[in-house]
Amino acid sequence: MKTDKAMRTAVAGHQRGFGLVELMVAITLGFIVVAAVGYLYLGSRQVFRSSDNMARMQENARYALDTMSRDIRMAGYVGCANLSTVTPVAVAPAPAMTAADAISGWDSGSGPGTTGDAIQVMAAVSGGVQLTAALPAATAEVKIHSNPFGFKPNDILALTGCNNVDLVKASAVAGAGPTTITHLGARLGAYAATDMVMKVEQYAYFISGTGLMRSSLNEGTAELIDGIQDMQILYGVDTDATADGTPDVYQNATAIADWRRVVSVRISLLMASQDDNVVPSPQTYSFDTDDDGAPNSIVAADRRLYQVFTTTVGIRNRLN
Ligand SMILES: [Ca+2]
Ligand SMILES: [Ca+2]
Ligand SMILES: [Ca+2]
Repeated sequence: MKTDKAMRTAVAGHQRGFGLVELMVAITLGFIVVAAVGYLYLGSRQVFRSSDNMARMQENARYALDTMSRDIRMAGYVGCANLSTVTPVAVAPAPAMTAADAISGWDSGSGPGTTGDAIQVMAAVSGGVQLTAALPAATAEVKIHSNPFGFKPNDILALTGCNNVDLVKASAVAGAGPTTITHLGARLGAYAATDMVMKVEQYAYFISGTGLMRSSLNEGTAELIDGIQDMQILYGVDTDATADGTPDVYQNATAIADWRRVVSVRISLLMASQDDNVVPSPQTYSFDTDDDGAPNSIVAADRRLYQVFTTTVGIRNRLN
């Protein structure tokens, strides 16, 4: 049995509380835990920001390349006729669309954009609507069965047979079916009842600021995506003496002697993330910024993500 004194000593020992050293250790441990949690939080937030920026960048690039590819692939398409054998007659004020105009481009500084290369393509972009009857030459009105593609005044339309194409600008479009198209200009060839009317587009792609723009002959200019730093376009040229429909060399726009020999297009987009301070240190990326066709190694001026997206498109009417 313990004495009273011994009991008192034991109780006093239990109630003595924390010493300074214990308190310091507890506070330090607390700080470490808070710092660790904070670090993990900031880290995962940074990972989220960077993957979110990357995802948006990829989405934009894919959309831009898909849209451009679709238009480039169709360059020079006018239904049954092939521009390698048929030269459409452009009835003023409709623009010319020949094999030499169906695709063309500019290198940095010479085209419609503020940065990088630009490209222009022409093609029939709607389906064809048949004439209601054979059309004698030099007819001012064109009658088609219906208007499923929404042809409207000021549209550039192509009358297209297999051996004959006229481009006209519509001045009036009347009736849902049959539909009568009145056009500006006089000259028109003769067409069979099986020949078609199609809508023609001329699209130009270029950069304005950090936006990739698409101008359309009939619909005006719109921004496709934002966040584009540069665009470089190389053209696959069929250089064989007898063209075989396959590209032999990829060249810059300024090096192209004959646009009719261009059979494919390689587009490279340099994209930057929407947000700055996404990567820990400025990125080094590879892009042809001086327009000589060979890549340059560039150190970014900020801490955005930079990525190059490239695709190659064949021009359907010219490939073998
Ligand atoms: Ca170029
Ligand atoms: Ca070839
Ligand atoms: Ca270069």
